[in-house]
Amino acid sequence: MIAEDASRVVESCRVCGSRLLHTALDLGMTPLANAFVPPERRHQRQDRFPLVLLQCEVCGLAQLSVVVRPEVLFSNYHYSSSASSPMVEHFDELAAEMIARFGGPDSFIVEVGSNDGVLLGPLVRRGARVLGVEPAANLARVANERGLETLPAFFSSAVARRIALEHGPANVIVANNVLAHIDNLHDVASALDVLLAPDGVFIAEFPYLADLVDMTEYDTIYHEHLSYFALGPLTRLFGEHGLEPFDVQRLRMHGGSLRLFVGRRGRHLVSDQITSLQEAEVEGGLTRRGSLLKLAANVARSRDALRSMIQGIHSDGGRLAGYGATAKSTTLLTYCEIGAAEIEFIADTTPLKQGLLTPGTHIPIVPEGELMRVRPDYALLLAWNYADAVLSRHKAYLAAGGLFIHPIPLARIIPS
Ligand code: DWN
Ligand code: ZN
Repeated sequence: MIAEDASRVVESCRVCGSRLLHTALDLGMTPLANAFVPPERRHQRQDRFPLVLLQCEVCGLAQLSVVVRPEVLFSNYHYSSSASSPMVEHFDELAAEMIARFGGPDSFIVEVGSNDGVLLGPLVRRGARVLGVEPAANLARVANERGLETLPAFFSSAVARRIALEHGPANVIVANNVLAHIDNLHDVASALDVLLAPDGVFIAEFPYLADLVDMTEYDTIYHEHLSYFALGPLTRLFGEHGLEPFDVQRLRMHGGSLRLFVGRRGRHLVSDQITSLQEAEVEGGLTRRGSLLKLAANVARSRDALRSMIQGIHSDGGRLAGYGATAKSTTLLTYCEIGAAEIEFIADTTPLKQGLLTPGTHIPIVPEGELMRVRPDYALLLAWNYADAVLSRHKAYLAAGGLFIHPIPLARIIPS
């Protein structure tokens, strides 16, 4: 049972302070994405919160209508980055790029939201001095046990001041899939100003709003993600703290992300990638009122297509399981009203999640070997952002006639 004061209603935009926030998409009352349920607690009422996407009419930031307290969301966290092999590869490549571009001898790198040390490890192997900052005590413990120094704390300007005092300025601060989780973005920007060396660099990776809209990735909307970023609002945020984005990369990770490079104003040559992305956002109207109306219409179509495909499977006597007990699957299953009556189990590689039930829908989560042992006719690919890796991992299931359903943007059978 979660305390009454577990959430607050958003009254103003967290970047520009405007109160002109209009509703872009309402996904209904939804459980917390990673609030997996032990079977013995299946009959307890599970808290749900409004899952409503707003857009600021002034700066264009897309943001949720409520903020669930971070202590409720992250203090004991089931998401361990190393449970997904594509993430391990992804962060090893990032470590190599960081060292090559910014990591001189004895460079000091701070990672915000360092999870189980999935990036800290490769950085240390390449000679960097590192410090992780991770609020989930269970994950910080794993990293420290691996010899990767990690502060069990939420990153803030106060923590930044303490790190600067104890370790000196940071050459690089990196935050992967973290910025969207933080309510007080201005305090983060102040923390960067406190901790970064004069020519230091902040590197942030986060899902990109343009990809979410273009591919109807509505399931990536859940209470951990308070903001849904475009370059425009972030440029405005950093600008108020003497910082500026100077380079950006578009990544396929998590259905489409940006990797943004930010430094003190004037300290780094601003790349053409920044100017062309800013122009594309203005021309595309991504941060203008009405830009998300298309998303709302497409989400309803996506749900109808998935529900009718599942009804067809059941009316033909087919068996259906799920693959990947992802955070985003909580949004998708809840919004599409797909539960244990439709899906027998969900196979997943995360030991922390196996044996638990999915939030709200109470579908049992089992080790991924069950997919081949039970061999359902179909598996709903809830970790669709790893489709290539999953299909290559499960060739035996496919060879035995199994098929995956890719739910986004419109349900389709893969391999086709
Ligand atoms: O922002 C966040 C993203 C980066 O990660 C966090 N707030 C929460 C989390 O979201 P997610 O759970 O949707 O993340 P992933 O990385 O899309 O999915 C991870 C899940 O998929 C894990 O439970 C492991 C599972 N998985 C699997 O079972 N087999 C993953 C792979 C690659 C696999 O082969
Ligand atoms: Zn705003």
